[in-house]
Parts: sequence; C-alpha cells; structure tokens
Amino acid sequence: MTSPDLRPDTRAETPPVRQVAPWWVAGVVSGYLGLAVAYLAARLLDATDDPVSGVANAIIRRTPGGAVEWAIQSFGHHDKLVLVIGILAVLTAVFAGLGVLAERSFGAAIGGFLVLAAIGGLALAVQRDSQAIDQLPIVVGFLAWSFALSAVTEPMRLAAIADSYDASLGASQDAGTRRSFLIRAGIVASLAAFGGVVGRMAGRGRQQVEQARKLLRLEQVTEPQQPAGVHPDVPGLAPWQTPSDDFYVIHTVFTPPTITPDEWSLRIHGMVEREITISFDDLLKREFTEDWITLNCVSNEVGGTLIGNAWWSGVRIAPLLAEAGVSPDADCVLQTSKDGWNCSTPLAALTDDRNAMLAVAMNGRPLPVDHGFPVRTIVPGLYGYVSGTKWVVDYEVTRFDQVDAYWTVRGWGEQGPVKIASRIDVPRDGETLPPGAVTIAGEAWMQHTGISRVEIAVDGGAWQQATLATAAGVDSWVQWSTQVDLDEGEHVVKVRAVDAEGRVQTAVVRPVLPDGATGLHERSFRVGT
Ligand SMILES: Nc1nc2c(c(=O)[nH]1)N[C@H]1C(S)=C(S)[C@@H](COP(=O)(O)O)O[C@H]1N2
Ligand SMILES: [Mo]
Repeated sequence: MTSPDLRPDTRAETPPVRQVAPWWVAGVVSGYLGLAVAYLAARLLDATDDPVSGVANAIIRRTPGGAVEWAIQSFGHHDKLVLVIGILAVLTAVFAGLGVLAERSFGAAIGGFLVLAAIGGLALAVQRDSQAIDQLPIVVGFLAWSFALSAVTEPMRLAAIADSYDASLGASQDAGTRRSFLIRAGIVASLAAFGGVVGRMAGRGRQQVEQARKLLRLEQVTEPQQPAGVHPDVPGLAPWQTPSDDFYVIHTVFTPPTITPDEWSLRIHGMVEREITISFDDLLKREFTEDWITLNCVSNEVGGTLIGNAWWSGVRIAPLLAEAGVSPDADCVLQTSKDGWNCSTPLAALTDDRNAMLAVAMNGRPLPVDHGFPVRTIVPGLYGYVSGTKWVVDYEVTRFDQVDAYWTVRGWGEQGPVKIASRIDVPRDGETLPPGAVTIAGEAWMQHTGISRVEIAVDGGAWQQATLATAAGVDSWVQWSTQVDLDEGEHVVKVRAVDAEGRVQTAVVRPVLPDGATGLHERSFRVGT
C-alpha cells in the first residue's frame, strides 16, 4: 500500500517553461538575412566573390585532386552548386543551433555568428586577387545577422523578463508574444528573400556585358602565335606570353564600368579642327594593327610582378588624330574612362611611328572586362598610368599646362616613359640548389627601344653576359638565361640590362614615386645538399 502523496505539487507553482516561439526559427531567419545582405553587398560592390561562394572556392581549392575529380564525375558542372547547397545545409543547422543558444546566452549566439563571419572572411582573403573591399560584405552581413537575431527574439526575451516578475500572466500574453515573433520573423525572412533576389539582379549589368563579350566576333583579330625561341625552357621562369587571367589588374574603381560594344563610342575633341566620334562598328571597319606589347605599372617595384606581356589587337591612334586635325600647339591628350578616371598622354607618343592603339582584344580575345572591355588604350613605352586607359570614351587634345590628370595631381610624373629594367625569376629567393651548374633566368624590358644585352654578377664579381632569347620586337620584354658553376654555400646574383641604344640600367635605388623605381634586382640562394 502506498499512501497518497500529500506534499503540494510544487510543479504547479514554478512557471511552466512556455515555449511560445521556436528559438531555432529565429536563428535560421536571422542567419539567412545575414547571408542575403552579405550576398547583395558583394554583388553591389562587385566584390571578387560573395562569402558562401568564397567558402566553396576555398574548399574546392583545398580538396585533394582525386576528390575534385570524383565530384566533377558525379555532378558534372554542377559540382560547385552541389557544394554550395551542402554549405547552406550545414549553415542552416548551425543557424538553428545558434538560435537555440541565444535563449540561454544572446552573447554566445553573436559569438557564434562572429566565428562564421571569420570563416567567410578568411576564405575570401585567401582568394587570388582578393581585395580589402571583399571583406566589407562580411561586416555588413554580420551586422544584419546580429540586428535581426536581436529583433526577432526580442518578444521572447521581453516575455521571459515579464515571467520572472509575474508568472501568472498566462495565455493572453503568450499569444501576444507569439504574434509579435511571427511578424518579426516574417519581415526578416521576406527581407532575406528580397535581398537574395535583388542581389542576383544586381550583377546583371556585368553578366550582360560578359554575354556580349562572349558573343562578340572580331574578324580582324588573329590568334596569338608565340614566336619561336622567345622562351628559354627553364622551370620556374614566367611564361613569355602572360595569360590574360594572370595579367595584373590595376584600377581605381570597385566595380568596373559595364559597356556593351553597342553603347561604346569615343569622342575626339579639344584642340582639333574637326571633332569626331567613333562607334565600335566604325572602329572595326578600320585597318587593324597587332603587336606583342609589354605593359607595366609605374608602381612595380624592382623585381615586382605588376608587368605582363600580351598580344594586343586594335586600331592605331595616330590616323584618328590626323583625321581630327590636331593643333600644333597641343602637347597631350587627356584620356577619360567611362568610370571617370583620366590620364594625360604625351601627344608625341600617340602620333609617332609606334603602335599606340585603341585595343579591342588581348591575347586574341575581346578584352576581359577587368582589362577595359570593350576598348582601351595601349601605348608601348609608357607606363600604364599615363597611357593605358581602360573603358576609354573620351580623348581631349589639349596641353599639359591645362589639365589635371588623376595620378599626376597625386604627385606622379607627367610624361611617364618606362624605365629600362630587368628581373630574375630563377632561382627563387632562399632556394637551395643542388651542386653543379646553376641556371639563372628572367626578363628584361625597355619598351619601344629594345634590349641589346643582359648581364649578371654573382657575389659582387664581374658582370658576365647572359644569353638573350629571341626578341619578338622592341615593344615586348625579352627573356634571358645563363648557367654558372658555383661552389657550395650562400650566393647572391644580380642582373642589369643594356638597351638597344647602349644605355646601361642604373644601380641607383629610387622608389616607385614619382616616375618608376630604379635599382638592380638580386636573388639570394644556397648551393649545397
Ligand atoms: N579606367 C582606368 N584605366 C586605367 C587605370 C585605372 O585606374 N582606371 N589604371 C591604369 C594603370 S595605373 C595601369 S598600370 C594599367 C593597368 O592595366 P591592366 O589592369 O589591364 O593591367 O591600367 C591603366 N588604366
Ligand atoms: Mo599603374
């Protein structure tokens, strides 16, 4: 026999744990709002990638080749899509978990979001060509997350506080809390969906132009044929022709202007007899010129990589200026890009016999959007900042004393001729090489003049001549290589070039500002076992 339990039922006195609204839902809707906002921000800023794709790319890059192969085999070209869906599934679970966590500790849930943001930020930071701007969407997304979680869970948190004062408030309050939660969660979910849709559309300008670029057929443009003998067969030496995807990119805007060929035109005006405007079709009807031209940035440090050599196709500028009838008093052309960037180019470099051109193709294909699609200027022998206007739409023939160009007002030199320079690619700094003959190789350039000789000196010894590979012309860089027998131990090799007019590259060290770095490139390495 058991006696009835006469103790009062204490459970009746403690407030029931009233689960008026699911915390995990709050976590999920806030999480997706954060993702949508980050995605939208990435599209609007034209960041390299949105955070989720960034993580997907990071995973793809770090996945062993075999697994990638397997994924491509199984999912074909949808392998990235499958991965993104997988990431979103994991994120949904994590968001739900963080929502549940927020009931006990709101700070801990925010901490969880912070960790996710850090993972996204890291994935974007390790991308090739990653820029500081790529991180901004992460910050904005994180703020949206925190704000949304706070807003959606506020009714529950207020109810919990009210409960702790007076447990008997009962069902009517619960209903109010639930309604308020549902409204807020609904708003946040709608904002997330809206952000996602707008984000998709925001990138459309770029997509449209990419599409126009893909469909563009340029009859006069020929495939690049790398001349024989330009590239010594040395492992680790840069390719002689720089693939467009690896070509350095410098511009001042976050989002490159998107111009379809139909929309493009160039106005030539100012100190001319006749103002002319050229459409893309007009341009294609003219005689084409093609050339291997090495383009480099004035900000390229000694030994740096802000340089590339490509096959450029387009229309020479000199005849166009002649058609417009340039005033003898003019000494420069102020070039303006669709994005507002401008530069003043010495008139002489545009009217002499060199291949200064309005380029429409790079390496046999329409210009990549990042390199100025549909038309940019290329002038052999001048740094990019005074000549290589991308998305160019306006040439004003004028005088240097009349204009303020983007970089020149910031203290950079007015004329911007390239300086003779040379670089060592092989061996790498700090490399240990096996005993025996050591191969040294690299490039030298002096566009529009040409290189006649390259010399190296090991450990401060005498200059000795390296072997020049074939030169494709005076406008592109020339590669060189040589072999030296060295004793075991530490060594330093430096290089200098001599141009076609016999001028020797200076050893005097000057910084990139105001008109390009000088000094000799050197590499330190070890011979031994
Ligand atoms: N519209 C525009 N054109 C520009 C620039 C720019 O900032 N905006 N930068 C110039 C500089 S400094 C260089 S070195 C070259 C680089 O060209 P690339 O990005 O195709 O390598 O473009 C030039 N043309
Ligand atoms: Mo530059």
